[in-house]
Amino acid sequence: MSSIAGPISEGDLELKRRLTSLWETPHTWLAWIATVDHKKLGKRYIYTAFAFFFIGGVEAAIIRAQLFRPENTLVSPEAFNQLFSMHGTTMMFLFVQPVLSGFSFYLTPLMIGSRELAFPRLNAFSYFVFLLSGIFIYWSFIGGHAPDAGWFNYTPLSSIKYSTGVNIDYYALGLLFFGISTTAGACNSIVTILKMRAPGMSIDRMPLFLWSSLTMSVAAIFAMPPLTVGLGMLELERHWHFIFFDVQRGGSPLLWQHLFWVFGHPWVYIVFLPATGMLSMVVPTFSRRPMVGHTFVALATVVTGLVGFGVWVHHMFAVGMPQLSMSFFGAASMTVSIPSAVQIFAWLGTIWYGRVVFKTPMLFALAFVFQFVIGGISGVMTAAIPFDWQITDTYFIVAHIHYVLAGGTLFGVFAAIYYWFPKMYGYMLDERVGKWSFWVMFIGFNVGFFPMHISGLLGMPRRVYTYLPGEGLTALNVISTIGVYVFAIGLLLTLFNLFWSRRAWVPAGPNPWGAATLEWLAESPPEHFNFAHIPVVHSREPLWDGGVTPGPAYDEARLTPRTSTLDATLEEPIEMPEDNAWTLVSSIALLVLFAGLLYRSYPWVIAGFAVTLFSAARWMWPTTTKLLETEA
Ligand code: HEM
Ligand SMILES: [Cu+2]
Repeated sequence: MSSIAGPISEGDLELKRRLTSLWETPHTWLAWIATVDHKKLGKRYIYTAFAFFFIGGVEAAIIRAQLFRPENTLVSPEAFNQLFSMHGTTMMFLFVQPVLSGFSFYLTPLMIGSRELAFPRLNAFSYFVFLLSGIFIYWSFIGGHAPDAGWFNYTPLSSIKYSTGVNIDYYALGLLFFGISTTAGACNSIVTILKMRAPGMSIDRMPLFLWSSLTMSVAAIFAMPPLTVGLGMLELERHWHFIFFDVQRGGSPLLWQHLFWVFGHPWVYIVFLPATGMLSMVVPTFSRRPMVGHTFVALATVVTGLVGFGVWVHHMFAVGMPQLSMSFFGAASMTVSIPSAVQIFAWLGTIWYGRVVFKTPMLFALAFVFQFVIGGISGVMTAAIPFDWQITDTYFIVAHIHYVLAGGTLFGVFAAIYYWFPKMYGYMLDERVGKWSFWVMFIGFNVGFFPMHISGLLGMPRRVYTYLPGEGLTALNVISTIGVYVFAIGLLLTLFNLFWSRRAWVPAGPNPWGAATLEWLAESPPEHFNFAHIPVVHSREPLWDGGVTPGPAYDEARLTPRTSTLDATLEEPIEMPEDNAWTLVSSIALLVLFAGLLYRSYPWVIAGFAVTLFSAARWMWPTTTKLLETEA
């Protein structure tokens, strides 16, 4: 660990030169496309996800402008339908899951002491599929045919009888395309976390962020199939006369709802749990002590992921289901609050027994806890069936969604940005501007979204482009809209800070926060090979108690260790593949395939399929080892 062991010896420099020549991505445009470096791809996931966040945010700003006053005519009812449908679909699929994946793909190898993810080329492929599936879905806006049946796209509204245009086909095929990226990414994370941890990092020493990434990935593997099947059924019914959801022909619209929510509820945990993992890294660092109840928090994360598969019917309490089954799902939904409470009290316990340093990452983390508690309580309220009958499909639900996914996940992501940015870019973000951004976001968010609980209790429906004067809703909506715009200013202050701080360039150094986990052992930004010597781990907080020693350099080839799943005993060094541009060809071929399905052009479908197979074979084919002559 040259950065820990003080001045760099000549031998270390030579070693670094060798490793750089093995791992560096050349500075050519082709290499830029072909790179399989997890750090570069992780950042691309984050940039692209935030580009979609920006678009989703503009859609929300227009929605709130339309609802600023009663009977407003800023946008038409049809345009409003497209705006909230695309806002929800964008935020839930194209922003929140990819941004969490981006942090996971960037951080996981560094946190486990590895040089790469298990499948670097698959990572490149899944990034390109994410990007192109997002562009595919947004192409619909060009012709004014954006999906307009909401983010959960209920039939019969989304069936061909009531949605004759291509709007819903963009939704269905676009998410089928996107799902390939999610499943590929999940496989990558699971194998990396279970098989590539540094020697000695046994499962009980694994950082909590990795428990949340692992749970997110395993849940994604099980959650995606019901959505995939549902979307396939919808397209087959819309264009090939199959019968699944059409009640007149013996189908059932409730089948869609079951399929969507068997996916959909686990999905909300998939896009929430990694943010709790981020908090479990930030809170101990700024409380200057290990996490209280580490093992319980790891278990609570897994249990939340598991129970999340048994509560989906709470989205369907108003469809007229038998009392008994609803009561079961109501009770199950309430039990989710138990593992969530374990996490909350563990964070509060760590803060209570710690010496808190109120840096910007910690402020975002504290706001996360406060807003998650509010979102959690409103969640438990909606699990009470009679209450849900009153507030389902009202603005109370809109408030609940945003307290958990914006007040929770988004604030968690901002804590992560301020915490890991110095590691990723090598310089510190300005604390003053950071604190400004935090307070403006915190006040704007709560002023914007809290009144929505009341609008909902007063009966304001969600997804309706206007409301009438004299119903007690005007003042609440004026406050909400102003709050949301203040929130937007706070968000933009952080964007400004990224560039403003670059001017001042305060170097970060390897471990600016004095944190405990391995990513802070690497340089800032990390070198192409992450670690000159693979770390050997002897404790859970290795940088706090000296529980890490330098291991093998593995500088003969692009090597990183494979270790056993539970104890992380070294099995052997495995070779990582080199950059390869065929991953992009495969994803473009898939785009052609899905465009062929959209326009029902079968030659395109066949061509796309053939090129996908051929190009995938090219980047999956084992290549010969590029061995570097080791000094005798
Ligand atoms: C950036 C600030 C955001 C603002 C101002 C905002 C605003 C809104 C508003 C006003 C609606 C309700 C539209 C209606 O029914 O009348 C809405 C719906 C929704 N929002 Fe957001 N939102 C934001 C961020 C997010 C984030 C970060 C997520 C998730 C990660 C999210 C997920 C959703 C979902 C799923 C819906 C439901 C869409 C539907 O009904 O199909 N939003 N948002
Ligand atoms: Cu749910």
